[in-house]
Amino acid sequence: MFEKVLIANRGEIALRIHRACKEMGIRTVAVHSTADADAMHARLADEAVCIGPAQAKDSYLNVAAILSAADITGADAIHPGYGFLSENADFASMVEEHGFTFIGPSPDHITMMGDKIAAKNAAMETGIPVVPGSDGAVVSHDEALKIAKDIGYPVLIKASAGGGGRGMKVAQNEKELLEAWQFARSEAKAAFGNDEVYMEKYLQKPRHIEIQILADLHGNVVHLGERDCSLQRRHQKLLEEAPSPALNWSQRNEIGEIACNAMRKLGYRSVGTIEFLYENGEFFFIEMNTRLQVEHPVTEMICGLDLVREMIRVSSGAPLGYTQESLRFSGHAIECRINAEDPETFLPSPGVVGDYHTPGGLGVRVDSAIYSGYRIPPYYDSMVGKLIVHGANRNECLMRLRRCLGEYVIDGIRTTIPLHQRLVDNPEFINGDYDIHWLENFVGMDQSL
Ligand code: MV4
Repeated sequence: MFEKVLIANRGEIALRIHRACKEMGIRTVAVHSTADADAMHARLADEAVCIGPAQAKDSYLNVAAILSAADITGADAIHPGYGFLSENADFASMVEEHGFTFIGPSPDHITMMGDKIAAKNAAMETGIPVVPGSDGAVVSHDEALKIAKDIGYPVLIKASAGGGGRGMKVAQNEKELLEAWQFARSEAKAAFGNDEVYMEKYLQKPRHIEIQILADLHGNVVHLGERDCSLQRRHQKLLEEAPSPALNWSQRNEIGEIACNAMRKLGYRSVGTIEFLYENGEFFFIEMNTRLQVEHPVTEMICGLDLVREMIRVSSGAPLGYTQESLRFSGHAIECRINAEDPETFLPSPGVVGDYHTPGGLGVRVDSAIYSGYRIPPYYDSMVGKLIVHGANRNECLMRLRRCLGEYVIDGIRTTIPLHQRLVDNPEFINGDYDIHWLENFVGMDQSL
């Protein structure tokens, strides 16, 4: 097992990784920007190294500085968290070339899944159901017309280097197709420096359901059930839950087994999330994330596993030590992402945290790195915490969640807590009756896709 792990991240996830390490008897090294000298992750770690100025590109994305920090502190391994360098295959390679363990998947798998066309091909070849569409890139308007005629309108043009909804455009008919194809290509070129696009049948009212998998270096793979992440605004998730209110046990077991078999065939290691759109009882693969995700706690709460601990264990070569059959899912969990934003306009609201009280009690977890007196810097993501609540069933979970949101005090800044309070009282949400477009309508803001 590792003796010292460098945590190449900040905020709640850096703290989350630190906590897992301490419980495993592993010493931790925090890295931080000059803006984060007072951040909780830097304070709690056994050692802290300043790696550069506030701007992420100069610090949390500064590969040379991070590798130097690992070198001078004598770390054995580097955990990238989510965001920043977590899905950067070159970073993962360089970490390994310098003799450290990258706590995550192989660089080749990161590369494969970062290329959405390659990811979809791999999914298809390993038996995962995918959205009907083009076989690879769509390189001409003529080709686009032909494929769209085959699969039927509406169609969606997507960027192969895509993510976060950029480089995507719907075409409702032949007339709209040329413009959609050109738009997606030019947006993809501008956003990712790569204008390769592909085409899919546009699913109009799907849910977004993702399967968590965990794999060791010895070919053992388990799935940890699904998360329903349909409640998003502008491709930012607001609330996630496990299990999905839309699935039954036979559907869950079936898609979970398909996911595990596929990952075994690919020789995948570490944690990963296979994203699906789910409509009319059918699953359609869209992408795979090769990192720990923000919403991993809802999975932890229903399966009783520490995913970060498991991720570290398998990276050190330890076998999973349990089978799919031995895993038990219990109850229901919901996570609310709390952002330092105006709950109506969503404008960022950085500043100094005043009075601060977090909810507690049975089945309640708050993952956050803020504290009373902490100045939230304006340079990074606006998420200031996650409230994760577990209950024996969805109703108990919702009752507990309402109680917790009512207790939560974060003074001095505006937060999205009031929005969550409105959401958990909404009859459609209470019934679990929502799709990927439902939240946009609920928050009363329009978005083209
Ligand atoms: C889709 C889709 C409908 N049909 N693909 C958006 C981001 C990217 N990761 C995949 N996305 C979508 N792909 C087909 N064939 C609708 C979306 C989509 C979406 C997906 C998940 C969660 C929220 C969403 C919001 C708008 C569009």
